[in-house]
Amino acid sequence: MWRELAVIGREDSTGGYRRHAWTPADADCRDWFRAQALARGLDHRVDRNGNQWAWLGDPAEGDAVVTGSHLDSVPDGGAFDGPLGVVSAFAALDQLRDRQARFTRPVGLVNFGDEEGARFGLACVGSRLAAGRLGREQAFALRDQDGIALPTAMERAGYDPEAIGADPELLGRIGAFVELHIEQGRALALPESGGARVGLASAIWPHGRWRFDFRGEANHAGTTRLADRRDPMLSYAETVLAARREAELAGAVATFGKIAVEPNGVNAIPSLVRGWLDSRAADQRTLDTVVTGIQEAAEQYATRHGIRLDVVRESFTPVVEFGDALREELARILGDRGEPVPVLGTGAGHDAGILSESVPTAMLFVRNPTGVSHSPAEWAEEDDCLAGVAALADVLEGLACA
Ligand code: HGY
Ligand code: MN
Ligand code: MN
Ligand code: MN
Repeated sequence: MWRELAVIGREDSTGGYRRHAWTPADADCRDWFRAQALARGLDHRVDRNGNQWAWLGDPAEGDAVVTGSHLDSVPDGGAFDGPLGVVSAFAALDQLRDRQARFTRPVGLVNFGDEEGARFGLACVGSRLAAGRLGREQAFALRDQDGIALPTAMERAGYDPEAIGADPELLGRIGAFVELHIEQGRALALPESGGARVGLASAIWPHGRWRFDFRGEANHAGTTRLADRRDPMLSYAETVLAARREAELAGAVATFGKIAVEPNGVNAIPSLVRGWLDSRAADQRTLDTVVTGIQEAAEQYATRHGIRLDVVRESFTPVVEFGDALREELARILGDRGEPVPVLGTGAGHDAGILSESVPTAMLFVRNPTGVSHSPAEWAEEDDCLAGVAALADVLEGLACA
């Protein structure tokens, strides 16, 4: 099963994945999901927001147990972030069927669209729309870097953008959502985790994305005296260093991972440098302190170089505390297997974090030996992946079977 998926949208040059929302690679991933569902006799449906569902039983009965994740990737992403949760969902269902499990609740497998936000800049678009946490107007305003609007991209991919919107009826049918995901970090790989191959999520850090626009004055790189320059690249560079400093001071994280320069010529002093900040911290107050500190530093640098600075908060996800009840039920189910099941927080955002406001939600993490993610080097040992599938099968059996 894994092999066909593993080749979709992979960049031969780097081995990384480029599966951006509503692109041909995304369509191929969706075809793969549909084929897997139909091959198992599951009822394949696409909801109004383009999320894919594979149902065993009739969701209209309600109280369904759902598992899954996403298949899209960041630019040059790894093979496991997202796909591991979707593949494990199908594999866990296969195991339950091999065990002749008797299902007493509908079971759904899901592929949430556009979790990474790599193309339109907002993470978890499919789950946000379904949960009513992204309005139509805001969604229709999303543009990719070629200026293509989200609805246009959806239309070109054969989906009706007019249908998008909150889907309370669908989410109301879900009694529990469990997302399995490769750990993006190495807490499970550390000795203090006692060799655990699977962990449970306690919380997702609050995190957001801010766009810093540094506007200066385009000019000739060769003839403009240094004293006469209003070079936004300097303010940007100093702000990147300030971001690292503020994050270190606060025990948080801050990353300027994306930049756009105009006119972007080797021999032209830029007129505009646009940098995107991703910052996350264990609590809201710390995150606010870090971002305020970065912004204040940026304003100082901009003033010093005669640069105009505009900062826009493009997206934000408050802290997600996964409810104790479902997590404790999963811990009980998994506890019977005689392996430690650590509970850990994460700085990575997930669809589970979005859904947790509307549906009892839990996350299973699979050990990542290096902790590396959002990179072609992302890796999980096969034994650990199989342990994840076995854990997910046990959880699904404990929740949905007699
Ligand atoms: O950015 C994140 O944490 C997630 O992978 N979208
Ligand atoms: Mn990711
Ligand atoms: Mn992910
Ligand atoms: Mn994620």
